[in-house]
Amino acid sequence: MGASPLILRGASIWQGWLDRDAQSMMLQDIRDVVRKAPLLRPITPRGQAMSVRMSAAGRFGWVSDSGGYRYSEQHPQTGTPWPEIPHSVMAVWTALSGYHRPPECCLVNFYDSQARMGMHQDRDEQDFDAPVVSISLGEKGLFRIGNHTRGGKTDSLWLSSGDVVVMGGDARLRYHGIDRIQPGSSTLMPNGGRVNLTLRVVTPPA
Ligand code: MD3
Ligand code: FE
Repeated sequence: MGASPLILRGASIWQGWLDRDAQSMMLQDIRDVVRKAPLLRPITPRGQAMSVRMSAAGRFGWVSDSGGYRYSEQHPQTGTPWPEIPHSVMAVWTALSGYHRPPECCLVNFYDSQARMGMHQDRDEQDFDAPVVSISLGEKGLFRIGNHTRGGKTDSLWLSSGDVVVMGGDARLRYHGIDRIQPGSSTLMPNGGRVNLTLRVVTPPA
């Protein structure tokens, strides 16, 4: 258990929160999720396939197509509800979120060595008092965090397997992204790549 987090622009970064065994067990749980809800490459409203492949667990998944971005209760290809959020993942929310509502979405992002995620805000949710909790597994990803509007100075940090980031308060609506993956930087996944899980509350407070 890390004693205290690194703070970067209001984001709390718990380096090495999950040990190797916990990472392996969580990865197995995520394999079960993506077997039921296959990873896909969302198409942006501008018609471009994203380089990150995505799936989800929980009541909602985040989907994107020519009609726009939204949360959906069904997988866009299978048409079935998303799998439950694994207990191993829920335990991280309980330990670190500091929030009274449970997450309603666990977005699963898979990065191959070429994938990246451009700078964006997460604002499709309806309870911005709830933090977003992010769990990194596998190869390192270069995380960049900026401001509440596009542009300006940014800070960067490599996220490693087992790191957990809590984006709450001032950090919740900051622009952020993943610039690149460091191939070969982890042995967790035999074929390489990076998995990022983000836990989100989607619906408005009661
Ligand atoms: C900062 N994912 O799924 S996780 C995303 O590593 C996303 O896959 C990245 O951005 C990834 O939307 C970054 C860290 C993170 C997650 C949510 C945030 C940073 C955040 C929400 C608000 C501000
Ligand atoms: Fe994001």
